[in-house]
Amino acid sequence: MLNALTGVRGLARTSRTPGRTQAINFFAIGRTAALVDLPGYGYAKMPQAMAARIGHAMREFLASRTNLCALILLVDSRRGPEREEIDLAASARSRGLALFAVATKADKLKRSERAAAVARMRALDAEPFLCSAETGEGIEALRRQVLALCTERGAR
Ligand SMILES: Nc1nc2c(ncn2[C@@H]2O[C@H](COP(=O)(O)OP(=O)(O)OP(=O)(O)O)[C@@H](O)[C@H]2O)c(=O)[nH]1
Ligand SMILES: [Mg+2]
Repeated sequence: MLNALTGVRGLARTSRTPGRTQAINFFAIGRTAALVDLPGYGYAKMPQAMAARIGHAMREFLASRTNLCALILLVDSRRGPEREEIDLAASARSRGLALFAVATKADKLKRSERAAAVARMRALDAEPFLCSAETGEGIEALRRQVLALCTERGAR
C-alpha cells in the first residue's frame, strides 16, 4: 500500500507472510511530512515476547508522537475490522488523529462481496476506502485525501 500510495516501487518491503515488518519505518514525503509504516499485529506469527515488544512500541508511538496527525488503518477487505482495530480507531480518534479506514486487496473480492466489505468498514466510524495495491483501485482517492491533510497541517 505504501508503495502504491507513493508510486515508488520497492520503497517498503513486502513479504508473503505477515509479521515481517518489525520496526517503525519512516518514509519522508518532501521536507515536511512522513509516512510511517507500523508493524501489523494479531495475525503475525512471531514469538510472544517479540509481539509484546512490538505492540508496546506501536501503542507508545500512536499515543505519544506529538506531530502525528493521521492514522491510515489497513484492514484486509476479505476479513473486515475486528475488536482490536475498532479499539485502535477509537483511541486514535480520541487523540484527535484523522482516520483513514482502508479496506485492502479489493482485487480479491468478488463483485458480489464488495458492498458487504465496505459496510464492515463502517464499524471504524471513518470514511472507508476500498483499495487495491494490485490494480490501483482507490489509490488516487486515498492519495488525494492524505495529501490534502498534509497541505492543511503543513500550512499551519
Ligand atoms: N492481491 C493483492 N495482494 C496484495 C495487495 N497488497 C498487498 N498484497 C500482498 O500481500 C502480502 C503482504 O503484504 P505486506 O505489505 O508485506 O503486508 P504487511 O501488512 O505489511 O505485513 P507485515 O508488515 O509483514 O506484517 C504481499 O504478498 C503483498 O504482495 C493487494 O492490493 N492485492
Ligand atoms: Mg509490512
